[in-house]
Amino acid sequence: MKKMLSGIKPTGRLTLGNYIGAIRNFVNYQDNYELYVFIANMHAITVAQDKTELKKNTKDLIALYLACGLDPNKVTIFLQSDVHEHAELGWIMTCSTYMGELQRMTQYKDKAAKGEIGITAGLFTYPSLMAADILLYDADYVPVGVDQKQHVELTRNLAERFNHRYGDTFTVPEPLIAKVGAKVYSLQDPTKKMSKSEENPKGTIDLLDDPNIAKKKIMSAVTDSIGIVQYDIDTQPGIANLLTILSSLTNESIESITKRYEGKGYGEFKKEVANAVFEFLTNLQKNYVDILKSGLVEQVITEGNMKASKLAAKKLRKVKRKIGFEIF
Ligand code: ATP
Ligand code: LTN
Repeated sequence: MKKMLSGIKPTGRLTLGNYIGAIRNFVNYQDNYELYVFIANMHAITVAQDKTELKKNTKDLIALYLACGLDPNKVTIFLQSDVHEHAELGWIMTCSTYMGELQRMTQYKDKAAKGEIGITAGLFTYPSLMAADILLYDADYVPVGVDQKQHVELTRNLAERFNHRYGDTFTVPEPLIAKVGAKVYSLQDPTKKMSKSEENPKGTIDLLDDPNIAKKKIMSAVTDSIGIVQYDIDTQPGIANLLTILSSLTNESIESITKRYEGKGYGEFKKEVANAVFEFLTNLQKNYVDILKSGLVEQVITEGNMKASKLAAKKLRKVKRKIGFEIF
């Protein structure tokens, strides 16, 4: 079975973008791959986090992974900071990454270009840590939203660099980006990514939003005056975004949806999207509440951490031997 690994930062309440771009795919892949999914809390602290919030977001993220349908009997779910090998290999990767490579990473570049103050060294070097996350488990595939492609490409370069210098050690991974839903956009500005850290709450649907409020957010999503339900991301980004959302939640193809709406207006279409979101959130939140009550979160993480640690330790020992850290 091929291996697959991905992680999400516990930096806030998860959005529909995280579900559609990432978690939904993990769930679809869990039967056919050896899947590792983790909580990237060491990445979260590249930006200052409040202790109480971080703890809550971490627990919620684990519960939401489960509520979305990840099955702990099939998937190894673990907490990054509990597997110390990530930090160790992260440092080794940092030492084989060039400054120029990190300077080209959009996340850093955008913040630096905006003249943001207080950018940490961690935010600058975090793609090297991400490479370590992936290489520790010899993942063949990394399912992510399109914004992460660049980081997986850097990981490939680092793996190849290491293999070339020290002999075959790491599997060179490939990003896996879904055809539909690789990027879900803000409902208020459909040219911008829907993001956990977005300021305008009307543009974002949180997985833990009251389903009635979420419904209203869809109904007031920005569209256009063309009046035809069709997929054109350039001229009708708002409608394209709603089509992506509906298609992802119902598994009906975009072509089939647009066909059903031939000659019909936006009002009816928005209503269908709003109902699909309402239903999805209602079911998800019921699962989430049950999971939090059940004590499953702690059990899943304890078991997942053990499994991940075992694999990571083995890999790190091999790396240390290769680079000359092991002297006897
Ligand atoms: P932040 O706003 O704190 O940067 P984020 O919402 O971008 O966070 P991450 O934790 O960085 O979330 O991303 C987790 C996963 O979700 C990644 O695979 C990322 O590509 C995916 N993802 C995040 N936002 C979207 C989106 N709007 N559309 C599709 N995929 C997304
Ligand atoms: N950098 C990613 C989260 C992340 C990740 C990973 C994703 C950290 N390590 C390894 C896939 C594989 C983000 O910001 N979304």
